[in-house]
Order: sequence, then C-alpha cells, then structure tokens
Amino acid sequence: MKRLLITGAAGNLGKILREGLKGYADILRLSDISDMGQAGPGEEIVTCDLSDRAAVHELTRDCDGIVHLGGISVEAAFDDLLQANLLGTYNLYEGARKNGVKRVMFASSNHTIGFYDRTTLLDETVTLRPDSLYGVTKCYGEALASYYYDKFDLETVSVRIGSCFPEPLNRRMLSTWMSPRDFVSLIQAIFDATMTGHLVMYGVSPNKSVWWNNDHAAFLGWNPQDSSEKFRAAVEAKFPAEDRQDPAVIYQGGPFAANRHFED
Ligand code: NAI
Ligand code: 15L
Repeated sequence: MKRLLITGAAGNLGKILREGLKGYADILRLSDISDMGQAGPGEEIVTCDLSDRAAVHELTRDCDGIVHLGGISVEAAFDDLLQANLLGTYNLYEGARKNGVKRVMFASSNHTIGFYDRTTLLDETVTLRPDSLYGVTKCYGEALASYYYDKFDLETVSVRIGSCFPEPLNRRMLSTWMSPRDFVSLIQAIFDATMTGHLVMYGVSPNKSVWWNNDHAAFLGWNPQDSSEKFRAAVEAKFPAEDRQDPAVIYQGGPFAANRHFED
C-alpha cells in the first residue's frame, strides 16, 4: 500500500486511524475541513470540503485505497446532510473512479438498520430500516458503493459501525461497542484482503450480547479481540435500569430511533 487516503481525519475515528495505521501505508493522506495540525513523517495533509467536486477529484489522485469517514456523523438538517454526506460521498466515488482507486472502506452506520428491535439478530441481507435522516444518507452511501462495484469494479467494504469509542458510554453500547483497537485491525484486514467485491458488514467487537452477525465476512480474516464485558459493572452502576417501553430501548438505533424528526 503506497498511499491510503483517510477522509474525516480530524474526527474521532480519523484520529484513531492516524495513530493506529502509522507505518501501514508508505503515505497516509489525511483530509478534513477541520484543522488536522502538522503533517508528521509519512503523512500528507490536505484540507478539502467533500462537497467541492474539483477539490475531491484532486484529493483522490494517486491513492491506492480510501477510508471514507468524512461527513456529518449524527442526525442533522437535511440541507447539511445533503452537502456533506450525499454530495460529498458522490464526489468521493467519482474521484475514486476517475483516478483508478481500487478499494474504499465506507463508514456506514448501525443507523441504516436502527428501526429493528433489539431481539432480532441481523445479518447483512436484511432490508434497510434507517432510523434518521442521517441513517438514510448511510443507506445511500451503501447503494452508491454497490453501484460503483457493479458498474466499474471499484470495490468497497461498507462497515455498519456500531459505537466506536474508547469505552461504552451507556447500556446500549454494551452491545454496539467496537474498540478502537478492533477498528484499526478491521481497516487493515479490509485493505489486506485479496478481493472484497462490495461487502456489507457490521463494525462491532465480540461483545457478550450482540445484535449483528458477521459470519459472511469471515473471509476477511478479521479477528477482533475486545469485549465490552469488562465495562459492564461500571456502566450498569452509572446508568439506571432501562424502561422496556421506551423506544430508545426497544430499537437498535436507540435515541436516533426515539428522537423527533429533525426537521420538525
Ligand atoms: P466525527 O464527526 O468525529 O468526524 C467526522 C469528520 O468529518 C469531522 O472531522 C468533520 O470535520 C468532517 N467533515 C464533516 N463534513 C465535511 C465536509 N463537508 N468535508 C470534509 N470533511 C467533513 O465522526 P466520527 O465519530 O469520527 O465518525 C467517522 C465516520 O464514521 C462518520 O462518517 C460516521 O458517520 C461514521 N460512524 C461513526 C461511528 C462511531 O461510533 N464513531 C458509528 C457509526 C458510523
Ligand atoms: C453513529 O452513527 C454515530 O456516528 C456515533 O456518534 C454514535 O452515535 C453511533 O452511531 C452509535 O450508534 O452509538
């Protein structure tokens, strides 16, 4: 791997990869609209708004792979999501195609399927049930990735990330948590694979209680190591027992499913 582009490099997951992928590629090209500090050894810094097509075309030049994290990462006004997540992801794929990039990791989200209830074990074949406008933009990203593979042979692994934080922040995350270490090893597995096609999978650590099945992605050889179980006692002590009637508890998407429509 000569040059790996990471969009959204100033964000939470971008910072994890900036540190965790040091030395993985000859050059990490780090991009965001926000400040990323100075380039270190083996790094290139490119400030770029994903909604600027010409700039994204230049951004994606001479890259062997792309980790596409950039965009709005929570529920937001449609007009903002339109620019960052819809137009931005389209520009990214057009740039990747025209510049001959081989493979993309698309940071999809569990909010593509957030309206399934927590007693249902999901695999990658389930019908999408987004729980937010944000979740809808991730469904669009997965569809775009599928199209660019079928039409142009541009591979993508769309990872429906659960909750990637240093530790679970609430009771729900005991099921959805993916450790930063497992996230880094997932990215390596994705770009080490001989082929992926367009693969949809879940980004989650092997927690004791999980809602998602990744058996179909075993060929990647990803071997996640961590479990939320070591945080359970502290999380349960901090947060009261859950109300079974609460939509934020019934649905996998939690508050994203329970919250009001953002535009109202
Ligand atoms: P974040 O919000 O910390 O980082 C996103 C980055 O994208 C920010 O640095 C922001 O400046 C940048 N960005 C926003 N609009 C942009 C634009 N128009 N042009 C260029 N850059 C832009 O989010 P985080 O937590 O790092 O997540 C990264 C990705 O993973 C996001 O796409 C998010 O939707 C997805 N994801 C994250 C999860 C998590 O647990 N952290 C869970 C599920 C999905
Ligand atoms: C996401 O998609 C968000 O980007 C992240 O901030 C968390 O809210 C995560 O989902 C989650 O469901 O915990």
